[in-house]
Amino acid sequence: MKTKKSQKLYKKAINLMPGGVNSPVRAFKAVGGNPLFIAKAKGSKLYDVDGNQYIDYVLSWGPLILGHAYPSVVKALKKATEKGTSYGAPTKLEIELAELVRKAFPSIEKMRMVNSGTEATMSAIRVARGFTKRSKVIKFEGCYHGHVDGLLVSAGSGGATLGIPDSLGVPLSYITETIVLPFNDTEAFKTTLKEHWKDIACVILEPVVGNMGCILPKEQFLITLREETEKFGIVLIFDEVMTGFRVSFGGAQAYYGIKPDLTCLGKVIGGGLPVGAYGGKKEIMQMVAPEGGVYQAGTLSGNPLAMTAGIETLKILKKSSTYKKLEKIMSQLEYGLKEASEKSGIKVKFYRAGTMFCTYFTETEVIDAKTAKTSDTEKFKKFFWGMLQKGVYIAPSQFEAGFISLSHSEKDIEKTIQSAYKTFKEL
Ligand code: KE4
Repeated sequence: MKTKKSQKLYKKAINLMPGGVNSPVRAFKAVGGNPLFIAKAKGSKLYDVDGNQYIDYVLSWGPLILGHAYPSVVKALKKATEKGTSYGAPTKLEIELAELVRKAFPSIEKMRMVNSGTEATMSAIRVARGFTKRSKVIKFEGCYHGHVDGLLVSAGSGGATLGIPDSLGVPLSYITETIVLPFNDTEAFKTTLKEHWKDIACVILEPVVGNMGCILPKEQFLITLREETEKFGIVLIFDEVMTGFRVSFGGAQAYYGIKPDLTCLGKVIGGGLPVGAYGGKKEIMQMVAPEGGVYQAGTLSGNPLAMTAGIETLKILKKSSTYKKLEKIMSQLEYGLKEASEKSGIKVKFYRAGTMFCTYFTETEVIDAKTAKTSDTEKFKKFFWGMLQKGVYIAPSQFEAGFISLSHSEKDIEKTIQSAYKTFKEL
Protein backbone atom coordinates (compact mmCIF):
# COMPACT_ATOMS: atom_id res chain seq x y z
CA MET A 1 0.00 0.00 0.00
CA LYS A 2 1.57 3.27 -1.12
CA THR A 3 1.18 5.94 1.60
CA LYS A 4 3.95 8.42 0.70
CA LYS A 5 1.60 11.35 0.14
CA SER A 6 -0.34 10.65 3.35
CA GLN A 7 2.90 10.54 5.32
CA LYS A 8 3.98 13.87 3.81
CA LEU A 9 0.70 15.53 4.74
CA TYR A 10 0.81 13.98 8.21
CA LYS A 11 4.22 15.61 8.84
CA LYS A 12 2.68 19.01 8.08
CA ALA A 13 -0.59 18.36 9.96
CA ILE A 14 1.16 17.22 13.14
CA ASN A 15 2.70 20.72 13.48
CA LEU A 16 -0.65 22.41 13.10
CA MET A 17 -3.18 20.24 14.97
CA PRO A 18 -2.88 17.96 18.02
CA GLY A 19 -2.09 14.50 16.64
CA GLY A 20 -2.44 16.02 13.16
CA VAL A 21 -6.20 15.55 13.39
CA ASN A 22 -9.35 17.42 14.29
CA SER A 23 -10.77 14.55 16.31
CA PRO A 24 -8.72 12.04 18.37
CA VAL A 25 -10.27 8.80 17.08
CA ARG A 26 -9.01 9.62 13.58
CA ALA A 27 -5.37 9.49 14.74
CA PHE A 28 -4.97 5.67 14.51
CA LYS A 29 -3.57 5.71 18.08
CA ALA A 30 -5.23 2.40 18.97
CA VAL A 31 -3.88 0.61 15.89
CA GLY A 32 -0.49 2.33 15.48
CA GLY A 33 0.84 3.95 12.34
CA ASN A 34 -0.34 7.27 10.98
CA PRO A 35 -3.76 8.20 9.61
CA LEU A 36 -4.47 8.14 5.88
CA PHE A 37 -5.42 11.44 4.31
CA ILE A 38 -8.58 11.14 2.23
CA ALA A 39 -8.82 12.87 -1.15
CA LYS A 40 -12.43 12.06 -2.04
CA ALA A 41 -15.28 9.62 -1.53
CA LYS A 42 -18.15 8.32 -3.66
CA GLY A 43 -20.85 5.81 -2.72
CA SER A 44 -19.29 3.09 -0.54
CA LYS A 45 -15.72 4.03 -1.49
CA LEU A 46 -13.01 6.20 0.06
CA TYR A 47 -9.96 7.27 -1.98
CA ASP A 48 -6.82 8.41 -0.15
CA VAL A 49 -4.28 10.92 -1.47
CA ASP A 50 -2.05 8.08 -2.74
CA GLY A 51 -4.89 6.80 -4.90
CA ASN A 52 -5.72 3.75 -2.77
CA GLN A 53 -9.40 2.75 -2.85
CA TYR A 54 -11.23 1.37 0.20
CA ILE A 55 -14.67 0.01 0.94
CA ASP A 56 -15.73 2.34 3.77
CA TYR A 57 -17.37 0.93 6.93
CA VAL A 58 -16.74 4.10 9.00
CA LEU A 59 -18.88 6.44 6.82
CA SER A 60 -17.69 9.45 8.84
CA TRP A 61 -18.62 7.55 12.07
CA GLY A 62 -22.19 6.93 10.97
CA PRO A 63 -23.70 9.92 9.10
CA LEU A 64 -23.33 8.74 5.47
CA ILE A 65 -26.11 6.12 5.55
CA LEU A 66 -26.84 6.73 1.84
CA GLY A 67 -23.16 6.61 0.90
CA HIS A 68 -20.73 9.40 0.02
CA ALA A 69 -21.68 12.21 -2.41
CA TYR A 70 -25.16 10.76 -2.93
CA PRO A 71 -26.48 12.35 -6.18
CA SER A 72 -29.72 13.88 -4.86
CA VAL A 73 -27.92 15.29 -1.80
CA VAL A 74 -25.15 16.84 -3.91
CA LYS A 75 -27.65 18.29 -6.38
CA ALA A 76 -29.76 19.87 -3.64
CA LEU A 77 -26.68 21.27 -1.85
CA LYS A 78 -25.38 22.92 -5.04
CA LYS A 79 -28.75 24.64 -5.50
CA ALA A 80 -28.96 25.66 -1.85
CA THR A 81 -25.44 27.15 -1.86
CA GLU A 82 -26.41 29.54 -4.65
CA LYS A 83 -29.13 30.95 -2.38
CA GLY A 84 -26.60 31.80 0.33
CA THR A 85 -25.18 29.61 3.07
CA SER A 86 -26.47 31.08 6.34
CA TYR A 87 -28.83 33.87 7.30
CA GLY A 88 -29.03 33.72 11.09
CA ALA A 89 -32.78 33.89 10.67
CA PRO A 90 -35.52 31.24 10.45
CA THR A 91 -36.20 29.42 7.16
CA LYS A 92 -38.76 26.95 5.77
CA LEU A 93 -36.03 24.32 5.60
CA GLU A 94 -35.83 24.08 9.40
CA ILE A 95 -39.57 23.36 9.51
CA GLU A 96 -39.19 20.71 6.81
CA LEU A 97 -36.40 18.86 8.60
CA ALA A 98 -38.13 19.14 11.98
CA GLU A 99 -41.32 17.64 10.49
CA LEU A 100 -39.35 14.76 8.94
CA VAL A 101 -37.62 14.09 12.29
CA ARG A 102 -40.91 14.21 14.22
CA LYS A 103 -42.50 11.77 11.77
CA ALA A 104 -39.74 9.27 12.49
CA PHE A 105 -39.55 10.05 16.23
CA PRO A 106 -43.10 10.85 17.48
CA SER A 107 -41.70 11.24 21.04
CA ILE A 108 -39.97 14.41 19.83
CA GLU A 109 -42.95 16.75 20.06
CA LYS A 110 -40.72 19.84 20.00
CA MET A 111 -37.02 20.13 19.11
CA ARG A 112 -34.07 22.46 18.71
CA MET A 113 -31.43 22.08 15.94
CA VAL A 114 -27.78 22.46 16.99
CA ASN A 115 -24.44 21.78 15.24
CA SER A 116 -23.14 18.59 16.83
CA GLY A 117 -24.10 15.63 18.98
CA THR A 118 -22.14 17.13 21.87
CA GLU A 119 -24.25 20.28 21.77
CA ALA A 120 -27.38 18.13 21.67
CA THR A 121 -26.54 16.09 24.78
CA MET A 122 -25.12 19.07 26.69
CA SER A 123 -28.32 21.03 26.03
CA ALA A 124 -30.65 18.12 26.83
CA ILE A 125 -29.01 17.73 30.23
CA ARG A 126 -29.31 21.47 30.93
CA VAL A 127 -33.02 21.38 30.05
CA ALA A 128 -33.60 18.30 32.23
CA ARG A 129 -31.93 20.07 35.15
CA GLY A 130 -33.96 23.23 34.52
CA PHE A 131 -37.19 21.24 34.31
CA THR A 132 -36.66 19.07 37.43
CA LYS A 133 -34.67 21.62 39.48
CA ARG A 134 -32.36 18.71 40.36
CA SER A 135 -28.66 18.46 39.49
CA LYS A 136 -27.38 14.84 39.38
CA VAL A 137 -27.03 12.91 36.12
CA ILE A 138 -26.77 9.13 35.72
CA LYS A 139 -24.69 7.85 32.80
CA PHE A 140 -23.41 4.37 32.01
CA GLU A 141 -19.83 3.15 31.73
CA GLY A 142 -18.66 3.05 28.14
CA CYS A 143 -21.36 5.34 26.82
CA TYR A 144 -19.98 8.39 25.05
CA HIS A 145 -22.15 11.47 24.70
CA GLY A 146 -19.64 13.87 23.14
CA HIS A 147 -17.02 15.90 24.99
CA VAL A 148 -19.38 17.47 27.55
CA ASP A 149 -17.33 18.23 30.68
CA GLY A 150 -19.65 16.48 33.11
CA LEU A 151 -19.95 13.36 30.95
CA LEU A 152 -16.26 12.74 30.27
CA VAL A 153 -16.34 10.15 33.02
CA SER A 154 -15.79 6.49 32.07
CA ALA A 155 -16.62 7.57 28.54
CA GLY A 156 -16.50 5.31 25.50
CA SER A 157 -15.15 6.08 22.01
CA GLY A 158 -11.89 8.02 22.24
CA GLY A 159 -11.94 7.73 26.03
CA ALA A 160 -11.96 3.94 25.83
CA THR A 161 -9.73 3.83 22.76
CA LEU A 162 -7.03 6.03 24.25
CA GLY A 163 -7.53 4.47 27.68
CA ILE A 164 -8.38 7.86 29.18
CA PRO A 165 -11.33 6.99 31.43
CA ASP A 166 -11.62 10.64 32.44
CA SER A 167 -10.30 13.81 30.81
CA LEU A 168 -7.74 16.29 32.14
CA GLY A 169 -9.11 19.78 32.46
CA VAL A 170 -12.43 18.70 33.94
CA PRO A 171 -12.56 20.06 37.53
CA LEU A 172 -13.63 17.50 40.13
CA SER A 173 -16.56 19.81 41.01
CA TYR A 174 -17.90 19.24 37.49
CA ILE A 175 -18.20 15.49 37.91
CA THR A 176 -19.52 15.26 41.46
CA GLU A 177 -22.97 15.54 39.91
CA THR A 178 -22.34 12.57 37.62
CA ILE A 179 -23.17 9.03 38.74
CA VAL A 180 -21.70 6.26 36.57
CA LEU A 181 -23.30 2.81 36.55
CA PRO A 182 -22.56 -0.38 34.60
CA PHE A 183 -24.66 -0.69 31.41
CA ASN A 184 -27.31 -3.45 31.56
CA ASP A 185 -27.08 -3.60 35.37
CA THR A 186 -30.73 -3.28 36.34
CA GLU A 187 -30.16 -3.93 40.04
CA ALA A 188 -27.45 -1.26 40.42
CA PHE A 189 -29.78 1.17 38.69
CA LYS A 190 -32.74 0.46 40.95
CA THR A 191 -30.62 0.66 44.11
CA THR A 192 -29.10 3.99 43.04
CA LEU A 193 -32.51 5.50 42.30
CA LYS A 194 -33.92 4.34 45.63
CA GLU A 195 -31.07 6.15 47.42
CA HIS A 196 -30.61 9.27 45.29
CA TRP A 197 -33.79 9.87 43.27
CA LYS A 198 -34.48 13.24 44.94
CA ASP A 199 -31.24 14.68 43.48
CA ILE A 200 -31.39 13.07 40.04
CA ALA A 201 -32.44 15.27 37.12
CA CYS A 202 -31.92 12.77 34.34
CA VAL A 203 -30.59 9.45 33.12
CA ILE A 204 -28.75 9.56 29.77
CA LEU A 205 -27.69 6.52 27.75
CA GLU A 206 -26.98 5.21 24.32
CA PRO A 207 -29.85 2.66 24.04
CA VAL A 208 -27.46 0.57 21.93
CA VAL A 209 -23.89 1.41 22.95
CA GLY A 210 -22.03 2.23 19.74
CA ASN A 211 -19.06 3.78 21.55
CA MET A 212 -17.85 0.53 23.04
CA GLY A 213 -18.30 -1.35 19.76
CA CYS A 214 -21.94 -2.45 19.60
CA ILE A 215 -23.50 -3.47 22.93
CA LEU A 216 -27.19 -4.43 22.92
CA PRO A 217 -29.51 -3.62 25.84
CA LYS A 218 -30.95 -6.55 27.78
CA GLU A 219 -34.74 -6.74 27.34
CA GLN A 220 -35.54 -5.84 30.95
CA PHE A 221 -32.92 -3.08 31.21
CA LEU A 222 -34.63 -0.42 29.06
CA ILE A 223 -38.05 -1.29 30.47
CA THR A 224 -36.75 -0.84 34.04
CA LEU A 225 -35.10 2.48 33.15
CA ARG A 226 -38.39 3.75 31.74
CA GLU A 227 -40.53 2.53 34.64
CA GLU A 228 -38.20 3.70 37.42
CA THR A 229 -37.53 7.16 35.92
CA GLU A 230 -41.29 7.58 35.40
CA LYS A 231 -41.88 6.69 39.05
CA PHE A 232 -39.40 9.27 40.41
CA GLY A 233 -40.04 12.13 37.95
CA ILE A 234 -36.57 11.73 36.41
CA VAL A 235 -36.06 12.74 32.76
CA LEU A 236 -35.06 9.76 30.59
CA ILE A 237 -32.76 10.89 27.76
CA PHE A 238 -31.98 8.57 24.84
CA ASP A 239 -28.77 9.68 23.17
CA GLU A 240 -29.62 8.50 19.64
CA VAL A 241 -26.93 10.55 17.94
CA MET A 242 -25.59 7.28 16.54
CA THR A 243 -28.57 4.89 16.81
CA GLY A 244 -31.01 7.38 15.24
CA PHE A 245 -32.02 6.10 11.76
CA ARG A 246 -29.27 3.47 12.17
CA VAL A 247 -30.97 0.89 14.41
CA SER A 248 -34.20 1.56 12.51
CA PHE A 249 -35.95 4.49 10.81
CA GLY A 250 -37.28 5.47 14.25
CA GLY A 251 -34.02 4.68 16.04
CA ALA A 252 -33.62 2.38 19.05
CA GLN A 253 -36.77 3.78 20.73
CA ALA A 254 -38.93 2.49 17.87
CA TYR A 255 -37.04 -0.81 17.66
CA TYR A 256 -37.32 -1.55 21.41
CA GLY A 257 -40.67 0.21 21.90
CA ILE A 258 -39.50 2.51 24.73
CA LYS A 259 -40.54 6.18 24.74
CA PRO A 260 -37.91 8.49 26.32
CA ASP A 261 -38.72 11.99 27.58
CA LEU A 262 -35.93 13.61 25.55
CA THR A 263 -33.94 12.35 22.54
CA CYS A 264 -30.60 13.59 21.16
CA LEU A 265 -29.89 13.18 17.43
CA GLY A 266 -26.98 13.99 15.12
CA LYS A 267 -24.91 12.33 12.37
CA VAL A 268 -27.53 10.95 9.91
CA ILE A 269 -29.90 13.94 10.25
CA GLY A 270 -27.15 16.16 8.84
CA GLY A 271 -26.52 13.87 5.85
CA GLY A 272 -22.79 14.56 6.22
CA LEU A 273 -23.04 18.22 7.27
CA PRO A 274 -22.79 19.40 10.90
CA VAL A 275 -26.19 18.94 12.55
CA GLY A 276 -27.37 17.82 15.99
CA ALA A 277 -30.81 18.09 17.56
CA TYR A 278 -32.44 17.55 20.93
CA GLY A 279 -36.13 17.42 21.68
CA GLY A 280 -38.99 15.56 23.30
CA LYS A 281 -41.95 16.30 25.52
CA LYS A 282 -43.47 19.76 24.86
CA GLU A 283 -43.69 20.52 28.59
CA ILE A 284 -39.92 20.00 28.92
CA MET A 285 -38.90 21.75 25.70
CA GLN A 286 -40.95 24.78 26.65
CA MET A 287 -38.18 25.45 29.18
CA VAL A 288 -35.82 26.41 26.33
CA ALA A 289 -35.15 30.10 25.54
CA PRO A 290 -36.76 32.21 24.29
CA GLU A 291 -39.90 30.48 25.66
CA GLY A 292 -38.40 29.39 28.96
CA GLY A 293 -35.49 30.10 31.22
CA VAL A 294 -32.99 27.48 29.96
CA TYR A 295 -30.57 29.25 27.65
CA GLN A 296 -29.11 27.54 24.56
CA ALA A 297 -28.08 29.13 21.25
CA GLY A 298 -25.97 28.65 18.09
CA THR A 299 -24.86 30.91 15.24
CA LEU A 300 -25.18 28.26 12.54
CA SER A 301 -27.92 26.17 14.12
CA GLY A 302 -30.46 25.17 11.45
CA ASN A 303 -28.40 26.67 8.63
CA PRO A 304 -29.84 26.11 5.14
CA LEU A 305 -27.01 23.88 3.84
CA ALA A 306 -27.10 21.45 6.76
CA MET A 307 -30.91 21.39 6.69
CA THR A 308 -30.88 20.66 2.95
CA ALA A 309 -28.49 17.70 3.33
CA GLY A 310 -30.58 16.36 6.20
CA ILE A 311 -33.88 16.75 4.36
CA GLU A 312 -32.60 15.00 1.23
CA THR A 313 -31.20 12.14 3.31
CA LEU A 314 -34.35 11.60 5.36
CA LYS A 315 -36.53 11.78 2.23
CA ILE A 316 -34.67 8.75 0.87
CA LEU A 317 -34.73 6.95 4.24
CA LYS A 318 -38.51 7.47 4.47
CA LYS A 319 -39.07 5.20 1.47
CA SER A 320 -39.90 1.71 2.80
CA SER A 321 -37.70 0.09 0.15
CA THR A 322 -34.63 1.79 1.68
CA TYR A 323 -34.56 -0.16 4.94
CA LYS A 324 -35.38 -3.39 3.10
CA LYS A 325 -32.25 -2.86 1.00
CA LEU A 326 -30.15 -1.86 4.05
CA GLU A 327 -31.35 -4.96 5.90
CA LYS A 328 -30.39 -7.19 2.94
CA ILE A 329 -26.87 -5.71 2.77
CA MET A 330 -26.38 -5.89 6.54
CA SER A 331 -27.56 -9.49 6.94
CA GLN A 332 -25.37 -10.59 4.01
CA LEU A 333 -22.36 -9.01 5.74
CA GLU A 334 -23.30 -10.48 9.14
CA TYR A 335 -23.73 -13.99 7.76
CA GLY A 336 -20.51 -13.78 5.75
CA LEU A 337 -18.37 -12.47 8.61
CA LYS A 338 -19.65 -15.12 11.01
CA GLU A 339 -19.00 -17.83 8.41
CA ALA A 340 -15.49 -16.48 7.71
CA SER A 341 -14.64 -16.55 11.42
CA GLU A 342 -15.98 -20.11 11.84
CA LYS A 343 -14.13 -21.40 8.73
CA SER A 344 -10.87 -19.74 9.84
CA GLY A 345 -11.13 -20.97 13.42
CA ILE A 346 -10.78 -17.44 14.84
CA LYS A 347 -13.42 -17.07 17.56
CA VAL A 348 -15.15 -13.69 17.52
CA LYS A 349 -18.33 -12.23 18.98
CA PHE A 350 -20.37 -10.32 16.39
CA TYR A 351 -23.21 -8.00 17.39
CA ARG A 352 -25.41 -5.73 15.31
CA ALA A 353 -28.41 -3.49 15.68
CA GLY A 354 -29.94 -2.47 12.34
CA THR A 355 -27.12 -1.06 10.20
CA MET A 356 -24.48 -0.74 12.94
CA PHE A 357 -22.28 -3.63 14.08
CA CYS A 358 -19.07 -4.74 15.79
CA THR A 359 -16.72 -7.75 15.72
CA TYR A 360 -15.05 -8.36 19.10
CA PHE A 361 -12.00 -10.63 19.42
CA THR A 362 -13.26 -12.39 22.52
CA GLU A 363 -15.23 -15.54 23.42
CA THR A 364 -17.03 -13.74 26.26
CA GLU A 365 -20.56 -12.45 25.73
CA VAL A 366 -20.21 -8.64 25.51
CA ILE A 367 -22.89 -6.99 27.62
CA ASP A 368 -21.10 -3.96 29.08
CA ALA A 369 -17.81 -2.01 29.08
CA LYS A 370 -16.10 -4.59 31.28
CA THR A 371 -16.84 -7.55 29.00
CA ALA A 372 -16.11 -5.45 25.89
CA LYS A 373 -12.61 -4.93 27.29
CA THR A 374 -11.96 -8.69 27.31
CA SER A 375 -11.48 -8.28 23.56
CA ASP A 376 -7.94 -8.96 22.33
CA THR A 377 -7.01 -5.50 21.03
CA GLU A 378 -3.69 -6.80 19.67
CA LYS A 379 -5.61 -9.21 17.44
CA PHE A 380 -7.98 -6.38 16.48
CA LYS A 381 -4.97 -4.23 15.50
CA LYS A 382 -3.67 -6.94 13.14
CA PHE A 383 -7.18 -7.41 11.75
CA PHE A 384 -7.47 -3.66 11.10
CA TRP A 385 -4.20 -3.51 9.13
CA GLY A 386 -4.89 -6.76 7.30
CA MET A 387 -8.25 -5.46 6.13
CA LEU A 388 -6.84 -2.03 5.22
CA GLN A 389 -4.16 -3.58 3.06
CA LYS A 390 -6.89 -5.54 1.25
CA GLY A 391 -8.85 -2.31 0.60
CA VAL A 392 -11.36 -2.46 3.45
CA TYR A 393 -11.50 0.55 5.79
CA ILE A 394 -12.92 -0.26 9.23
CA ALA A 395 -12.86 1.94 12.37
CA PRO A 396 -9.29 2.21 13.77
CA SER A 397 -10.45 1.06 17.19
CA GLN A 398 -12.05 -2.04 18.71
CA PHE A 399 -14.34 0.27 20.69
CA GLU A 400 -16.19 1.80 17.77
CA ALA A 401 -19.13 0.58 15.72
CA GLY A 402 -19.03 -0.22 12.00
CA PHE A 403 -21.70 0.97 9.56
CA ILE A 404 -23.04 0.06 6.12
CA SER A 405 -24.70 2.35 3.58
CA LEU A 406 -27.30 2.10 0.82
CA SER A 407 -24.39 2.30 -1.65
CA HIS A 408 -22.65 -0.88 -0.42
CA SER A 409 -23.02 -3.39 -3.28
CA GLU A 410 -23.13 -7.21 -3.22
CA LYS A 411 -19.64 -7.06 -4.76
CA ASP A 412 -18.42 -4.86 -1.86
CA ILE A 413 -19.82 -7.32 0.68
CA GLU A 414 -18.31 -10.31 -1.14
CA LYS A 415 -14.89 -8.63 -1.25
CA THR A 416 -15.18 -7.69 2.45
CA ILE A 417 -16.00 -11.25 3.48
CA GLN A 418 -13.14 -12.72 1.44
CA SER A 419 -10.74 -10.14 2.91
CA ALA A 420 -11.98 -10.96 6.42
CA TYR A 421 -11.49 -14.72 5.84
CA LYS A 422 -7.92 -14.19 4.55
CA THR A 423 -7.13 -11.79 7.41
CA PHE A 424 -8.56 -14.11 10.07
CA LYS A 425 -6.29 -16.86 8.62
CA GLU A 426 -3.30 -14.49 8.89
CA LEU A 427 -3.94 -13.92 12.61
P1 KE4 B 1 -20.36 14.94 17.99
O1 KE4 B 1 -20.18 16.08 18.95
O2 KE4 B 1 -19.04 14.25 17.72
O3 KE4 B 1 -21.11 15.32 16.71
O4 KE4 B 1 -21.31 13.86 18.68
C1 KE4 B 1 -20.95 13.34 19.94
C2 KE4 B 1 -21.65 12.02 20.16
C3 KE4 B 1 -22.74 11.98 21.00
N1 KE4 B 1 -23.41 10.83 21.23
C4 KE4 B 1 -23.04 9.67 20.62
C5 KE4 B 1 -23.81 8.42 20.89
C6 KE4 B 1 -21.93 9.66 19.73
O5 KE4 B 1 -21.57 8.50 19.13
C7 KE4 B 1 -21.22 10.85 19.49
C8 KE4 B 1 -20.00 10.90 18.58
N2 KE4 B 1 -19.49 9.63 18.15
C9 KE4 B 1 -18.09 9.59 17.82
C10 KE4 B 1 -17.75 8.20 17.29
N3 KE4 B 1 -17.94 7.18 18.19
C11 KE4 B 1 -17.72 10.62 16.82
C12 KE4 B 1 -16.37 10.42 16.19
C13 KE4 B 1 -15.37 11.40 16.72
O6 KE4 B 1 -15.36 11.65 17.94
O7 KE4 B 1 -14.59 11.91 15.87
